Amino acid sequence: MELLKGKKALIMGVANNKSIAYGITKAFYENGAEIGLTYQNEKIKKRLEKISTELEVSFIEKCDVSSEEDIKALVNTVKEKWGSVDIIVHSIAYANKEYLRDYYYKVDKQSFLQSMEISVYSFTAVAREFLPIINEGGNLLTLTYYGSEKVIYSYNLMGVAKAALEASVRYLARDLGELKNIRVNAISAGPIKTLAASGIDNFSNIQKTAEERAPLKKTVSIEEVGNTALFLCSDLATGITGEIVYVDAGYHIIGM
Ligand code: 0WD
Repeated sequence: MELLKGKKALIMGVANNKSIAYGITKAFYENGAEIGLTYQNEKIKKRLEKISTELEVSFIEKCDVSSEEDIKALVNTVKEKWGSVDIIVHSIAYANKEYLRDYYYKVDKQSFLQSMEISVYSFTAVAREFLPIINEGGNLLTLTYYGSEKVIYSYNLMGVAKAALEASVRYLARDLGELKNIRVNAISAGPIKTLAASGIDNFSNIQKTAEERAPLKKTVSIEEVGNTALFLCSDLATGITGEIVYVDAGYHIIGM
């Protein structure tokens, strides 16, 4: 099936082939989408070269989302290469590792603001800057985690950022839905061992607990997240916006 045939998808946040965004890119590619990738820095660019060949990526472009200039330059590149875009996936987050352990309250102002800038504000900035070239009926998608609504030990600062990110999904869904029939959603993924996850203290315990307690008795894969992203960004989901969709083997429904 080619659910995204003829669609142009810009995917931000593939760091390597373990990244959630890689699972999403693969599902999109296999369903006929044309792909553009962005990278934060030269180190990541190197890793993207092999992936680009494998998935016949149209272009790879630098975009450190903490730079407004990078975001604006990216809009121009996309405009030049494609003219317009149908789907943007934001699979980016950052928090100073020092605060992904111990107590949350110890966080300093600079680390708090930096995490908010990269993990939350950037999604809104991308929506705003790309709005003129996102096609009617287009889609924005971001990634979140259950630590936004319940306390997960060690997730701390990232949990506070994800709560704000989820609220932005709802506000952006209202704005962009009214303005251009653009849908805005988030996937709340269960714990997956990626580069970003390795920064969280005690991550393997979080995964083990998820596996034990989830109704499906497993952790999820990047392929499973990719398939849900595919559904959400396809015409199968034209009735869904402003939603947080859980791909967590059911973990979040369990009380005790
Ligand atoms: O268990 C997990 N892995 C979960 C991740 C569960 C639920 C949600 N998520 C979220 C993350 O919070 C993030 O929003 O999924 C998203 C993708 O994360 P990932 O796939 O787990 O991690 P990774 O493969 O490391 O990709 C995130 C990338 C960064 O990688 P590193 O590890 O080098 O920080 O985000 C990118 C970077 O490539 N990134 C940036 N990109 C542009 N500008 C920036 C930046 N300033 N900062 C980080």
